[in-house]
Amino acid sequence: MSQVYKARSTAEWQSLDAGHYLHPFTDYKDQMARGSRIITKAEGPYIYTSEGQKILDGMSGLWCCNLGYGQQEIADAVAAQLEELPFYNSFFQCAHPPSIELSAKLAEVAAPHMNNVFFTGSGSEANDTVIRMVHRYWDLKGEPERKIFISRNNAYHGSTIGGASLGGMGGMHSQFTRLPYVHHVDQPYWFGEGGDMNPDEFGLQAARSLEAKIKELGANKVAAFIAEPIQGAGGVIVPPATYWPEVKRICNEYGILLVTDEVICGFGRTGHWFGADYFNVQPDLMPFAKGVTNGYQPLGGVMVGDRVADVLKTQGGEFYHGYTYSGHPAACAAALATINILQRDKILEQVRETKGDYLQKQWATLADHPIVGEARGVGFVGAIELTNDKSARTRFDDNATAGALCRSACIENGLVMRAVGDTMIIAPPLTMSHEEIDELVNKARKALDLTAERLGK
Ligand code: PXG
Repeated sequence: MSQVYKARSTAEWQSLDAGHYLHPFTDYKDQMARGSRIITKAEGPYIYTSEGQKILDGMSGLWCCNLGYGQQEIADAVAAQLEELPFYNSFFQCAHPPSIELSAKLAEVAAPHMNNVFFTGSGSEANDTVIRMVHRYWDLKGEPERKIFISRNNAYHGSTIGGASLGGMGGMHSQFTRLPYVHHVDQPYWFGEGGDMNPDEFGLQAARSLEAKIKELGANKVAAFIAEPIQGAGGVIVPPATYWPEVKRICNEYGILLVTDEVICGFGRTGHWFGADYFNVQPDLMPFAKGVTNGYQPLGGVMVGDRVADVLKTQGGEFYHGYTYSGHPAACAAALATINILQRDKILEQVRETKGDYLQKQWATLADHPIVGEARGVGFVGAIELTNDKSARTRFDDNATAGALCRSACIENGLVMRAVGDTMIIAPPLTMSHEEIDELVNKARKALDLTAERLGK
């Protein structure tokens, strides 16, 4: 393979990294002091460091390599497309085969009312597109006063100004000035916020915080509600069964658009094409990214339901919105190859019918660990809650020490598992074998033992 850089020692790379590279979501002072872990190659569900450590990747890269690494067909599709047509834009009445084919393919796999797509380069851009498109829709409908977006506390919708405003993370909000027309309501996080209520009662209560907010702000001013089917970066928050049906009722009753952010839930994570399909909700818009290309190329987009698309298409007038890389040919080729594999190898069926159950059954065994308060999940996504008191659901401290210790213990044992505070989360490749699932769960248990020991439990 011809490489555009030369091999160096880990120390050399760390030094260049500290000197020049500002990473995303990073404390730069800390990065310079500690040095980055340099990942040099990957195969199947494993990544390898520059020091030769082999690590089982329980996070599919960053929730995106749903088919794992080493997918030669996707790499070949990208290379072939780069040779045939490396770039052309989709502005000014132009299009090219890969973007056309992909839009038709996405319409085929999405719910019957989802027939159009707008391409972006990322999930953040997809959510900015959602804001622009929703405002455009209501303007065309003759209701320009509908500008408000309602989102949820602790949501993650990206890092652009639009995405981060839609998101509900306090730390992010404290570092920039938010869009004034985004409001936040409760998240359906029973373990953390459910108190003495049972999960179903709590799910209804969380959904009804949306209704209360709509009434408070005025139903005729609310444009849309946006939510992830299962909150990912917020800690794999699987809502109680009562939550989504009630949200569906509320959106219908007040006529507001429903946006399900599918950046993490899409492309097989739940055993369905989209998280909305898993929960049987019919959103108006679905931003997506990540798994659509198996992480092999940056691509995002918004699936647009007929309610919105029909208005955009029949009313006319230019939509002044788009990106240079909207529908990049190589990214679209990667997505087409990814979806071909998902379909041909029946990956969703396997997650739904066999592998998802196996993973969840093994994952659930961790609930008996002395420092685990809950083990939950759906399909190929899961979380465990670290606690010092299983019934009171309390934390060891306010600084997420347990989560940080557990994450380090995982790496020591050759496993990537992410910590969100004291919630440990996984989203492994859907292609994992039963043996690799066993390896993941065994390594997680070992890390929990080490964490408990280090916490003096
Ligand atoms: N929506 C959701 C639901 C996401 O999870 C985005 C939008 C933004 O996508 P882009 O492609 O712009 O990153 C995301 C991204 C984490 C983590 O630590 C999660 C994401 C990104 C980075 C880190 O869990 N999700």
